[in-house]
Amino acid sequence: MAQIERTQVGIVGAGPAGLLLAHLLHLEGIDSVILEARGRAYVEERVRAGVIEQGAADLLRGAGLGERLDREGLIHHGIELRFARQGHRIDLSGLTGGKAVTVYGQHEVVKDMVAARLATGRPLVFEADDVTPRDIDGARPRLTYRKGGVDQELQCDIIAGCDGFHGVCRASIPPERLTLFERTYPFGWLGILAEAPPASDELIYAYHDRGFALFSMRSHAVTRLYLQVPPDEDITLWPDARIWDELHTRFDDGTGWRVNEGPVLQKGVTGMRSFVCEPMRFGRLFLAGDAAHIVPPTGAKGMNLAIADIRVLARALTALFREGSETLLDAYSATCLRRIWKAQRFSWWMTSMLHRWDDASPFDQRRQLAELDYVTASRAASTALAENYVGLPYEDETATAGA
Ligand code: FAS
Ligand code: PHB
Repeated sequence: MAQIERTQVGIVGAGPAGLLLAHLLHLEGIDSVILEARGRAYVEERVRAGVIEQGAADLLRGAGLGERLDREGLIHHGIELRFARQGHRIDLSGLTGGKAVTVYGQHEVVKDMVAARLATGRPLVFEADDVTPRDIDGARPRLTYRKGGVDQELQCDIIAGCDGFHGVCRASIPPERLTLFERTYPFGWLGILAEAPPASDELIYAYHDRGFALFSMRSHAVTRLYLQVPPDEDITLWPDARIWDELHTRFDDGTGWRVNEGPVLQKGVTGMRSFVCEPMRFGRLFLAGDAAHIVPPTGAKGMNLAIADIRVLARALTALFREGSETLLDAYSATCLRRIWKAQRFSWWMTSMLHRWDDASPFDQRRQLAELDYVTASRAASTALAENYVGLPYEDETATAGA
């Protein structure tokens, strides 16, 4: 295979962050190379996030990535919080001047971005082994890797670390140059994808004495469901029948409504953590997405934060390569962290409010129920939830709004 010798931006990782960055840079005539450890099938079939914020969906549309999103995505104008066997709708659009979320699987977003990348003919290297950032604090950073057993070297002007929480880029920064903030939760989510028509038009977040449950979907034929379980739960303890029984128990609202059962296409347990790495830059290496932060999925922020980081990074790199200006690049980390910490707060708050805490006293449980009662009854409180859920305005939009 010919060695790819140099590019303007070397991107590690072909998840939503890396693929979107390459796409946005290409639209500006900026060259990049994506190095991805896994194969195409693995990357495109990895089932993860499902909810896209208004701003993120608009960004994808504006970048020419919205055709299938608009054809197959489901626009949602509300969500339900269910507790004490009662459902309470949060009118997302009515409370945010018409904003909504789009339910469209992350793996579908990734498929659309991979197709767009391949259509450009620019490099997207799958199964790149031992990708290693080198000289990242010098003027000539590079990425070494192996492809098909052949050693390769890529000279870059900039390296974007879009390689997720377990990637190599954050690990290549001297630990003393980073401050890590972390919180783990004493529970996880058991998630299933079922070939069953969604039994409700909107998502349902359920607080129950036995634990949290979430009803979501991927299409009119596929339901996505989650159950709170112990953090390291053994999935073999959960045959399908037990999963369905537990879901029916936790969603029971006394009306006879039940989720529709169907063949389980995928099941798995995901741990829960809050994590932030500061700063998101070292020399010519910039971290984006899960490489820099993780949120518990209760607030549906993970992929949306990755997209928001890339929106800032793409603009900063365009200013660098178009005008030679490093001002936006120098502000990259601080700009992203302002949004990241607000999303961390919201994700922590939704997680704390909706999950069953084993060490919760009777007082704590009553307080949780009072919080749910207040959030669903108060217009001010439900507006606060709604504006975070649909996505806070992006940094410059806020500035414009305030102008
Ligand atoms: P990603 O992790 O998606 O992509 C990183 C890419 O880098 C991967 O393709 C990986 O193979 C590659 N890579 C890693 N190391 C590499 C190396 N050394 N060399 C080359 N490539 C390397 N978010 C939600 O909003 N809702 C959810 O329900 C939800 N569920 C999730 C379930 C799981 C199991 C996980 C792990 C995450 C979940 N998330 C969820 C969060 C998730 O959607 C992330 O926020 C999103 O994938 C972030 O995108 P990226 O930053 O691109 O990272
Ligand atoms: C999903 O559909 O996967 C999903 C939806 C909302 C969340 C988390 C996950 O908060």
